[in-house]
Amino acid sequence: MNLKKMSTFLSLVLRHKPETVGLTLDEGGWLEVEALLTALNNQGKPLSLQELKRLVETNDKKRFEFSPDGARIRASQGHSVTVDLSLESIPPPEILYHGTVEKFLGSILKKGLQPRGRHHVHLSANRKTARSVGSRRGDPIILRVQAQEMAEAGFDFFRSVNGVWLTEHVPPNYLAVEREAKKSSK
Ligand code: HQG
Repeated sequence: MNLKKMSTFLSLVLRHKPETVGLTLDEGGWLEVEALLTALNNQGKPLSLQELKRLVETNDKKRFEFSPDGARIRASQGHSVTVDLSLESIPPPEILYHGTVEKFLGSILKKGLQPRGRHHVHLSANRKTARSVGSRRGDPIILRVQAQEMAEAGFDFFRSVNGVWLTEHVPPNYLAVEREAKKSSK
């Protein structure tokens, strides 16, 4: 059982296409653990409860969470299917960061940051995370978001349990390209 591959597959099931294993998420994005394990087994991707627990615990970005009683599981963020994670709007730090690439920059500076396929725009509290998110697509460009100013203007901010900052849209006037010193790591 390759936990990395299984994590990618679980992201697909728990964020985007639960129908891949013949299941649907409830409105909070949860699946019964037992139903998930049975479905995975039926798909020729057997996974034990113990392996699932290990996957959730060791996942590099803590992408998944169990319900307090351990009976259900969901992705903590990143969905494209409609779910209500019941996150409470909280005050963000003064600045948040977003990592992207050059080819999207013109459109972003014109239209702002849009959620694209996901529910929310994903932001981080530090440049390092933004840089690694941007690096998934090429040479990263880091954008600074005037989050506190946005919140003061009435925009809601949320933080997923795995620490990703979420908001629905960042208009261009709250964005600036971060000119960072080479090799800065914070
Ligand atoms: C871009 C990973 C053109 C945006 C990461 C991004 C993250 C625009 C892409 C999480 C745009 C959307 C999310 C506009 C935004 N015009 N392009 N107006 N507005 N974009 O993957 O933030 O491994 O949906 O810059 O670590 O890259 O999946 O979002 O490049 O936390 O757990 O449109 O995914 O986590 O791409 O990444 P994504 P993202 P996981």
